[in-house]
Amino acid sequence: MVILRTSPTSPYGRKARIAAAVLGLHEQVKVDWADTRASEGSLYEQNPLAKVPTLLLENGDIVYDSRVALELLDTLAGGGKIIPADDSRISVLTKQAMADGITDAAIQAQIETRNHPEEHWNRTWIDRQQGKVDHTLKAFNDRPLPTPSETNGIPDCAQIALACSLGYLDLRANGEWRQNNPKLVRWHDAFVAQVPAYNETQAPEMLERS
Ligand SMILES: N[C@@H](CCC(=O)N[C@@H](CS)C(=O)NCC(=O)O)C(=O)O
Repeated sequence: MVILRTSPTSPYGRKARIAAAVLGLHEQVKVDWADTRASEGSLYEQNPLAKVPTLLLENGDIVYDSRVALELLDTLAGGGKIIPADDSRISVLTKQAMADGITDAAIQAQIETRNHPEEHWNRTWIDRQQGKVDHTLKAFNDRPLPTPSETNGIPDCAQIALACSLGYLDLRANGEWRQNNPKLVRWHDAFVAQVPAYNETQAPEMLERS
């Protein structure tokens, strides 16, 4: 049994939860919620960075971050399922990094606005981070990823990461990404319809809104 330490709202943890589901690893992966705001406790002992997702393996090994977690889960499921083993591997991993980068930049902007009163916001920093989000969304809108049904039927790690990034923007940035990215909206709709684990891993706040 793998213990997946995550939080209900973490977009990175959600990647691992969706990956476990689409790989059919329900019996082998158990979610254990972690408090990422605590300044001490078990998560610190398990991962010096105290970040989620953190995976505790049966043999005592501990694995992070989300990209390594997806690699591990793919291996547990036999390999080559959500991370291609063929020539497309590096390209798909790069797209995963791009998609994660949307979340990374959005979180940086969020931290600035959450931690300071508006008159002290560093607007240059916020604009820089928002620019990264907007450019990367445009890149995915201009050249949409295939949907899971157009590839091997289950989502690959890039598709999972992009869906989780868009879910994070819906949760924390009022879904504003939808305004200028109609092809990405269609891609997201298709992903949601094709991957039940997406709705099954919605943050509680999103469920309350719907
Ligand atoms: N690059 C990491 C990012 C993980 C991450 O930043 N997780 C956040 C939750 S969304 C976290 O644990 N934050 C707590 C902290 O930074 O103290 C990954 O892909 O797993």
